[in-house]
Amino acid sequence: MSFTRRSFLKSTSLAIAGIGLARPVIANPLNEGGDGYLIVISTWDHGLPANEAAWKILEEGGTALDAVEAGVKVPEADPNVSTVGYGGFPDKSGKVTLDACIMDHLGQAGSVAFLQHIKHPISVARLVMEKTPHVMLTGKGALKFALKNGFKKEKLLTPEMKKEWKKWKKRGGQFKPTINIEDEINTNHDTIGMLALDADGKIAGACTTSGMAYKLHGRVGDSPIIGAGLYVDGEVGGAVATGSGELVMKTLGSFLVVELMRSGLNPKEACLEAVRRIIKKNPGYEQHQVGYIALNKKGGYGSFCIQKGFHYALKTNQFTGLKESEAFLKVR
Ligand code: SD4
Repeated sequence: MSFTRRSFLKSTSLAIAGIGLARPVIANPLNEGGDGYLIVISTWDHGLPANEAAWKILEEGGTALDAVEAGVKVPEADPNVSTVGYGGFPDKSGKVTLDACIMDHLGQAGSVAFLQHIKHPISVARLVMEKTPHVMLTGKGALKFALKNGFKKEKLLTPEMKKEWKKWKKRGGQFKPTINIEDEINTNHDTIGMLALDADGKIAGACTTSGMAYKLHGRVGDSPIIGAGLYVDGEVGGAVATGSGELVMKTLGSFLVVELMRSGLNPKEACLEAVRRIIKKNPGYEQHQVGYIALNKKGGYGSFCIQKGFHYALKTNQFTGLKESEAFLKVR
């Protein structure tokens, strides 16, 4: 379907008026590529090595789905990444419990939540998608499914994290849901969410995390919830979230970003509107960070977050590196 600029703007403003939002004005080049344009985008600096693993697959003609799985497995396996997989912070009771989900261009989705003892929850999520009639498995059921399908039971709490947890308990064991705020680094920080576009123009996404540090045992965040931590629609694009999962869940943030792109917003505008939705609905939002990244099916990308300090990793043929996300609260 071809749009003139005028009909595009008209349909966009109508769509926005329909959902009661003011049109944001952002001068932002769309960075959209042509046919066969490859791109991978992911949250935080651990996205850099993750993007490299994903890129290798894309470059060899592999699928976006294989790329995002391989990409996020890098931080999942890294003991120095304290918020994803193996090296993740434990919950209040000292247990590492993991959340992950994956989604492809056809809208197929798989997810695991509150999974223990498995280093690569993203691969279990993919198996849920491909081998079961379900979307989501949790807790002991997810573990049983993983073990039955050849995954190894592993000890996830690293000695460093055990030490941190003990120190935290000694300090009084207070849980703080204020996460991803840059002055508080090394506590409670950084899910990886990744989106990629392959040579066939197919888009896929993955999201994996150990969730909030010292959360209540049994707590599940946004990251494994389809539409909250991740959403992909092959006709439009995809989005992922990082930050305070409760705020993302209550606004179904990633789904909202994709729907806003469907209405005609570019990825950055859509992320900003999803941030605005959180701000409107959550009076205590200043105490939180949420960051969104989004990718449309033409390779246009963008991001927005609540407060300064969120960055994302980008890889295309022209660019490899980190980009700073624009923040709603400019100064902190
Ligand atoms: C959660 N959204 O479990 C995750 C945490 C996170 O960057 O993204 N940290 O709420």
